[in-house]
Amino acid sequence: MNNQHIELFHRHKLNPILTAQNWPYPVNSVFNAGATLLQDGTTLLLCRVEERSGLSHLCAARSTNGIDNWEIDEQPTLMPDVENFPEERWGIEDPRITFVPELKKYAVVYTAFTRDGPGVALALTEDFKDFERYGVIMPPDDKDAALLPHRINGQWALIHRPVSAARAHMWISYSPDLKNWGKHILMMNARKGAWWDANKIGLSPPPIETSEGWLVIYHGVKISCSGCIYRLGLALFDLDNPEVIIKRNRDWFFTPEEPYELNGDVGNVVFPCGFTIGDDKDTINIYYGAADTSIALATGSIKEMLKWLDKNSI
Ligand code: BMA
Repeated sequence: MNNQHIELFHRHKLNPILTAQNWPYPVNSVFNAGATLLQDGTTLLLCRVEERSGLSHLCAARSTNGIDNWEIDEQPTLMPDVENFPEERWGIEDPRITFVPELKKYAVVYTAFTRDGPGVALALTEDFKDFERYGVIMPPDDKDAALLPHRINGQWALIHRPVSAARAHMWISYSPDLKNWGKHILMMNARKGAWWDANKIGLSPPPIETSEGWLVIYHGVKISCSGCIYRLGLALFDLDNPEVIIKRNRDWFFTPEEPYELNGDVGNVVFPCGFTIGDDKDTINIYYGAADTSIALATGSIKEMLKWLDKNSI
């Protein structure tokens, strides 16, 4: 028993918890879901649904325990609106949900697949039925974005992941009104060389606000002759200045292992876009896309994640 690592995320035994077979209408795959707890305690997943065309839309699934008995909208919840937002022409993907108390609304930040590549789009909603679209707020190539739940020094803050010269790092940008974005700052870079998070990283779910700082689960992409491996790591950022990094892990802590993560439309991918936090304010339920094919659940503890990061930071 020499090769023992601490397991921070525990996979649910019912995994994968949602697949295309559960869908009330024909689809190819369901994955990369945003997540939130509604006022009445219901877990809502806003799932990326890929059609046989290859294009994606978003569909809500609701469950009282966040594990099973999902009630899935009979029709797509949010379709690309090509007439009014032609940037959504090739579909909408990978939503991240943030409840914004100041607005009493949920901010859904998603990828709009434009004819010039993926960009970041924003929509607000109160009920996951009607959506107020803000259009593309970060042009291509940019994705893996989420809004922070409140203003920082009077400004809204968005974490996102532009691509430049084949390398992809995490950036943060600020806005007075959610429409005009500026003060773009490099937040965390992909490493170089042999690292598990070399060349390409991105925010996974929205950051978790803790007393120690913004705890960020990010993905790193290891590229080799046999393809890519999407793994997860942790970093901590200053509460008042979220572009300032406090700690970053050395090792990844979650990697594709189970058959539903290793095999699928895109094997070797674990890709969380959302979480819910339990009544104890510590238990975290992570919802992740598995192999771009299904949705799985893992459970962890925020305290344990912070403790692990402390020991593994460089
Ligand atoms: C990323 C995103 C995700 C996808 C992952 C693996 O770049 O596009 O939607 O899950 O690749 O294919």
